[in-house]
Amino acid sequence: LLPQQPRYGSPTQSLPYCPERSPYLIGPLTVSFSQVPNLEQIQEKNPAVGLGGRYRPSACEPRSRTAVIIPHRNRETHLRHLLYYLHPFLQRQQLQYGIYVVHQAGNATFNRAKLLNVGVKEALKDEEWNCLFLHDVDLIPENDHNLYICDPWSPKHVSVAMNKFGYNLPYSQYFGGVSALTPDQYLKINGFPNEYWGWGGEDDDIATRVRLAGMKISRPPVSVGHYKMVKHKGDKGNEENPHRFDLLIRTHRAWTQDGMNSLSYTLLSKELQPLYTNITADIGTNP
Ligand code: UDH
Ligand code: NGS
Repeated sequence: LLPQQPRYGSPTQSLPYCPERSPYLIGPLTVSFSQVPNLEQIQEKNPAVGLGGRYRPSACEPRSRTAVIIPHRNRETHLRHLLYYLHPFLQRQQLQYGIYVVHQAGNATFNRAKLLNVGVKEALKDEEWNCLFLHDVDLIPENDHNLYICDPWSPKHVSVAMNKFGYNLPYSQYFGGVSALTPDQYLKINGFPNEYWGWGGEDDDIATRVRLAGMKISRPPVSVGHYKMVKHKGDKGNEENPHRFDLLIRTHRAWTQDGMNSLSYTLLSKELQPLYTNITADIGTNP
């Protein structure tokens, strides 16, 4: 994904593109959750990360401008584990990036997909991101050859080998965990559904949208798409959604009406914190 060639005479004109393969990549990584790092420690280890969790390489023109968008409520420990590993991981890949944490205000039933729509909408107000990574907070990438760049031809399902599924896909249409779409691809599927409150099904809806919009899902090789999940129990406020199968039957009719074109929410705050941009939104409640 080459960014547009900078105009002649623009300040970035003299920077060469970063190499296609970053010299800083390590390959398989050791991920451990035995200690929970605090935010100050993570900041100290990442001095080049700017306010809002933004970074761009200083010596070369990055090949992707990636926004990582994380739906969140009440998972502070998981967030610290993720930030600890993700910041150095993305810098080794020589990307321009920003990390957005989208917090659902209140105690109403959780809605992962709607929060991701909010994150995309807000992130695209800030910067011309050309790749959106939609990222669960509890999944830590275990191989930095898994590049956080988009596939210009296809929405990409990225978390293809999670430890909890024995480092395999649980089923062939699985689209949960971590996925990556260009803004164009995201709009082409009308974003994610807003109507899935509680656990389950929204990721299957998204996979169906990709197909209905005439695209295919691409995936990285299983050998690099390894993720370790921070172990946890089901969350209070995110119980299994009893309506998910009814909703899934209707996706082929609903997807053009339910999504980015029907998104409504109230932005309560958007703060540039040292390691991430913190968005808090009132997204309403389960009808
Ligand atoms: N999330 C939160 N807080 C919550 C719920 C979810 O931050 O209270 C976010 C978080 O980014 C998480 C993602 O939404 O990684 C997906 O949450 P999930 O509960 O759908 O998925 P996860 O794999 O847990 O984390 C599965 C719990 C098992 C439920 C079993 C139902 N049969
Ligand atoms: C499917 C769910 C998905 C979920 C996947 C993995 O059954 O939303 O299991 O779940 N689909 C429906 O319920 C329709 S997991 O093992 O991570 O709890 O992502």
